[in-house]
Amino acid sequence: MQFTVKSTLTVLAAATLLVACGKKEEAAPAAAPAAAPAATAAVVKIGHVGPTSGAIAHLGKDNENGARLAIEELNAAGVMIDGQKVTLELMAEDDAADPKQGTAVAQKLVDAKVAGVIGHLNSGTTIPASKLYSDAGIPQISPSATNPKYTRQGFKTAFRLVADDTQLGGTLGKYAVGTLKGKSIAVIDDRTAYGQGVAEEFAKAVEASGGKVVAKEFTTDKATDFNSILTTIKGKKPDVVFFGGMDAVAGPMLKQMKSLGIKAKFMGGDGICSTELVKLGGDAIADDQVFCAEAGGVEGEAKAGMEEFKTKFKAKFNADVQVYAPYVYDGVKVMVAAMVKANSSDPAKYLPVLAATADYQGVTGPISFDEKGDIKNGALTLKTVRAGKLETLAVIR
Ligand code: ABU
Repeated sequence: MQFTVKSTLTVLAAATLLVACGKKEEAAPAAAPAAAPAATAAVVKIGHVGPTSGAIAHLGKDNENGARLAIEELNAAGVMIDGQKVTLELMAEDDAADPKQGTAVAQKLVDAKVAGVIGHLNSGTTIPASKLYSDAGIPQISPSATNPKYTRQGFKTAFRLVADDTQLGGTLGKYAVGTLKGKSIAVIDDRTAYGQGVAEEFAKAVEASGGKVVAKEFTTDKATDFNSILTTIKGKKPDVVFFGGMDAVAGPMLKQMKSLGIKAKFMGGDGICSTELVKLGGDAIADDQVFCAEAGGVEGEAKAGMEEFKTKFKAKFNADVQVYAPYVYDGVKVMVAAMVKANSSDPAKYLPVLAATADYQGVTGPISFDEKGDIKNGALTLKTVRAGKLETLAVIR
């Protein structure tokens, strides 16, 4: 068992007290000895990291709220580990989608001796941070990082709750040619670990399916002006434009495509498959023009659990789910379930139990991990925008 014990002390005079979160309270002059603790509460710290500042702060906040909801529910229900009631405490950190800030906050969580980490959101932050968590033996579950490398570094601490870019780009590439009947296809990426990776997988699948990649352009995850690359692309007359990147860039890109008179279908991965994209693109998005895939999905009876989650989320945060909040929520819950089953929040003890998770039913569907830490039997949910709303077309495995 590994708890941090937070004691409520009855004291005659204040004494130096180190609390579970690592904050140091002011020392007062020594006085009479403290009485015995009146009550104790074991605290288990869980880290969450996402970009809660910057262009995709809406996604980072969405994720953090997923963690808050899970922790609040677990604490309300009461979590017992090794016969003792524990209080879960969220340490929420902002990595601003920046790899350097990502490793800085990862080190902060390691130093704070969190029992586990849910995050990070971006592949570009998740991958470098994963080395720090691995070195410290701290389990990490990413709810959204899709670059395959994350779980292919041989780290036993790295887990992922979504399908990876090979599946995502591969499926979308086949769909562009086979279903959308795209013959000439333009590909743009934002040069991030995610954007570049998913675009490469998409392009491979297009060629393998008999389509032709007529243009390959790139931008950055901070760019706002795409006129130059879009003008080049317009000259190639593509049927489909694929963008490997996030919604914050895709929205303005769609607006500039409309201004330039480019009527091609627009595709992207999970990074653009958000509620926010529809707002950012506004009336530049025609019905059945934008196609994207969430890197997970539920079918049949399991859909009820997801709908219930979305209702609870909306009631609590007065916001619709963007993309990944349900995966974060499941990440917290599956991690805590492993602690309960292992009877310990000591990472060394519950890590093998987490890895062996076999029967966990989350709101995102059944969760178990393969030998690399990837979700087994990962799904994709293909979506399009109709009448200003994301609509599900199919769940693909
Ligand atoms: N999967 C898209 C967003 C997160 C990432 O992989 O960078």
